[in-house]
Amino acid sequence: MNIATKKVDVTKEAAALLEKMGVAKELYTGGDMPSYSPVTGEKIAALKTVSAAEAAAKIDQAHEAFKAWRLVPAPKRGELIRLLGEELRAFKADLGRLVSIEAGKITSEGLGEVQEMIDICDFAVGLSRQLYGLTIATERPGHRMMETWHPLGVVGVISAFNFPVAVWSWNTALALVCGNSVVWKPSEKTPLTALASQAIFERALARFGDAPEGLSQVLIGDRTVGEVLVDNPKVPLVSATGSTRMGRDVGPRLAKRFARAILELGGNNAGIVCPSADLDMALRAIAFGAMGTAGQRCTTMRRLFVHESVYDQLVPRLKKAYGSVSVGNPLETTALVGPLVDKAAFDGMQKAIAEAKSHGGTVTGGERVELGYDNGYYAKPALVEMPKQAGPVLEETFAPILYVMKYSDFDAVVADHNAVAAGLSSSIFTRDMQESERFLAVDGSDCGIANVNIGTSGAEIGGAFGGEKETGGGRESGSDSWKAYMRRATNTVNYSKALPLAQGVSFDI
Ligand code: UN1
Repeated sequence: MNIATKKVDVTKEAAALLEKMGVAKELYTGGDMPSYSPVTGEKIAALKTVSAAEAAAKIDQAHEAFKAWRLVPAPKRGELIRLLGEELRAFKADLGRLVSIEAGKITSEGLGEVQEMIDICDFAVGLSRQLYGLTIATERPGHRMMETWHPLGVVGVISAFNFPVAVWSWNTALALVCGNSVVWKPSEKTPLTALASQAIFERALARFGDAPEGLSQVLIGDRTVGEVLVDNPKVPLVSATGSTRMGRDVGPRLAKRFARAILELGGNNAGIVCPSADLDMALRAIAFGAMGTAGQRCTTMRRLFVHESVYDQLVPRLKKAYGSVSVGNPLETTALVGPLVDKAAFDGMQKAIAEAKSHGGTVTGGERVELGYDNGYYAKPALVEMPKQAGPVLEETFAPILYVMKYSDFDAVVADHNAVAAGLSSSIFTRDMQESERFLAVDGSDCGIANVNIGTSGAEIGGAFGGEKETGGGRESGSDSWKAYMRRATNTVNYSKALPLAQGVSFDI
């Protein structure tokens, strides 16, 4: 069912929200960078951009801020993030709504994104008292060997439209408690949510009191501004989320100057439904994984392998769910599927569907849903039954397309599962312990995230988030991801009166 909608004034609503969150009007009116709402396709703001020289000046300022911030004890740095978490709680509804306006997410997903920000703040506050190193046994008497973790400097953050604020917070909450400063280049598709996040951060800063000027900054601008961040020698780490194509540019540029990279790039995530699977559970997990966020998560389920013994039970039910899922304006309705981000996304979806057909695919859904907006692109999620994994199935198309394939042999399906370039997320649906363990074992899923009886998307912040191969290898968010934001020093201290050399070397002068 498609939910019809009344006309919403996205521009007015965005302006009201920005004002409430404390964003100065001159930042988003009269500038040269437009922001559009995918909900209606309207232009909702015109942002002031920074020049390359201004971006470099902001990086210099952030570098100075780092020099002061690194001297603040980590638990005190955690206090700033605790306040950020409080401010985010206070503005959860407003920021979540702005995410819906600017990224097109449905209400619960807009709010869920802000909840991820709150969760990572809580995590980082605890972490601020746990930045510990090891003490290691030394081979020399009267010596002690230990590790100390120090901050790195200015951390560059490049984020994508689909998680316009959460990804910034994963990086920023960790980077700041670790003693770094942050310079953020948000997606050109979602600059308003970046301004709002910055304003919320500044509220926390004001309450905190004596943090250095320019501790966390936003660069509104296009690719050239992102390049300034990537190439600037005062930025020792860049955490970049986006396409594999972007990563292929950013990665080598950083490597050339020996800067660190956390790359979180494309995914081509799959689920496997085994003979013993709970099909009701699998159905719900697949529906959310594949259709949620209109297929625009890097963790979206894009491929599904179903065992031949349950294919005819599961796939017709899935098709029914695809046929009946509500597609609509996320600001005015309770539709489960909102818009694609723009026309290019819709065109990409149509192209992939056409290619899938030419490879023998049978398509359910995929057509445009007309809601009366010339530039708002809504589409029915597409389920494409494929005779085998070929053509567009091997690539990530950032749209709600699920390619469904039948399998018969477990080893062969694991091989097919891994036979794509990306390696972000994966899942298996089974009640057979041997199958689930094999999927998680060394020769099972080759992804950074491997789940059992859960879909591919919707990871919690407590785990490390990221993936292998063309996904880029970076890890963000929980577990020990913080180590990427710090440098490790190995310290050996001699408290004896002698100078024994390691490895038994003698050097008597
Ligand atoms: C992304 O799409 O870039 O696991 C991040 C998830 C979310 C994060 C997705 N927690 O789906």
